[in-house]
Amino acid sequence: MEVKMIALILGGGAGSRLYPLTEQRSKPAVPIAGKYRLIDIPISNCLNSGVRRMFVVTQFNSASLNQHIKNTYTFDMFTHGFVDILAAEQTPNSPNWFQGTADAVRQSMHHMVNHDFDYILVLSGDQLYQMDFKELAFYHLDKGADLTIATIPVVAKEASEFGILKVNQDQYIEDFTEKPKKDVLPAWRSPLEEKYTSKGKEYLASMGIYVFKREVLERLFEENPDATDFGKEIIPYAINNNFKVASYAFDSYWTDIGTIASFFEANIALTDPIPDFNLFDKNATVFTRPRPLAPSKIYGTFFNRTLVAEGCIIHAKKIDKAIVGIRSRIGEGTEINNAILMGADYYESLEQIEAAEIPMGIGKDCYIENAIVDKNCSIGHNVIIKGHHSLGDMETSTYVIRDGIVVLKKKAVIPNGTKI
Ligand code: ADQ
Ligand code: ADP
Repeated sequence: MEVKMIALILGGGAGSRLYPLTEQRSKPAVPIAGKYRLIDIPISNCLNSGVRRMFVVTQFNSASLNQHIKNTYTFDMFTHGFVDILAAEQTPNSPNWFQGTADAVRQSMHHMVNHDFDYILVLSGDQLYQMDFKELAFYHLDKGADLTIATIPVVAKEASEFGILKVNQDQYIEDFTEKPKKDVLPAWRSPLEEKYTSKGKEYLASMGIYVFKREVLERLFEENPDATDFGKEIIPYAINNNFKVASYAFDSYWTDIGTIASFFEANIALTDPIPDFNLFDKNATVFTRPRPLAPSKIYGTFFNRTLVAEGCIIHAKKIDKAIVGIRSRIGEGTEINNAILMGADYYESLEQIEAAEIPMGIGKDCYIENAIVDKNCSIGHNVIIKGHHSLGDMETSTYVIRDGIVVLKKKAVIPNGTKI
């Protein structure tokens, strides 16, 4: 049976929590795992689930996002697929930028009215997970729900960052609160299975993944003309006004990558021997732009637990627990430990390298630890960059420290002998 469902991916507000990675690009365009971009995750989940019509809603459009989507997601005439970017528009009727998630969807609805669909799948653009949305859609139909929310058990420490809910024995949501404060949390515990409670997971959280019946979403917007947020307004309203709101229990890896710390952790976790997020799963391919890059060339480097993307030239001494992004160049004697190198957008020519005071890439005899090096950085020789959880947040013109992680800004030039 065909389920007529289109997807709307919330590509991000200002992306301020991922600053400085979002200084020059929109959040969906942030590079992840050495060769992908954040937006590839929800788009790949859709494609792997047979959902081929997608809108990406973003506040801040960027050349890199447009280019990436245009060059990656092309469909032939038999597939009827598309990925359209909807940037916040200022029109006479809506002079403001999107105010929140629901407002972003509401303002995007007029782009969708001419499409043939019965269900709308709303997704976040900053989460790492693999989910079969077909299964979610069938569950939604099976439940006869107006709205289905994907849910996952979480620990108390995280519960205040999420929408927390309670279900009845038929898996319909009876109560919902957006980001409850610590003092009221205990009242929101759910009787979950032992496999969760033994890990301290006592709360049921919304994953921010919703399936709406088309006419239900239209009605919810009509009845709540001033609502701007799903979690704060639309969902509590639906539950309190007798809409059928079902919970779809998800039981695999899922993480929010909205902050520098969670972004760093999620990337580095990909270097685990058996990572929770599997880039090697043939049934859940992560798609991205195919680039005609040469295989990476390596000169005597000792590697451990490292993902190396294509097109790199590496002379380093040792690389441990790292992501080495496309077109990375790393000089002799350099050591990298627990770090993300995003690589480069292009190569410098031999003449440019010879003429440059500091060529793009990482020089000789450097030491880089607990750091994120954004694209197109030029790091000289004998540079030491060492993040540590004891370091406070700070910013200079070339780098930022957040959660103890040193983040070099895109195109940063770091002179020989610098110590950070
Ligand atoms: P949050 O993640 O805090 O909670 P929010 O920051 O509003 O919700 O964003 C959800 C997604 O929409 C993110 O990908 C964000 O970048 C994007 N987004 C936000 N504002 C946007 C805008 N104006 N335009 C375009 N995109 C925008 C939500 C739910 C919680 C749930 C968590 C799970 O509200 O109930 O628990 O998601 O992560
Ligand atoms: P990101 O979003 O990762 O910061 P950008 O969109 O800014 O990336 O850059 C990516 C694209 O820009 C690449 O496809 C690359 O071809 C091109 N590009 C950027 N700078 C240069 C340059 N100096 N020379 C040639 N190509 C460049």
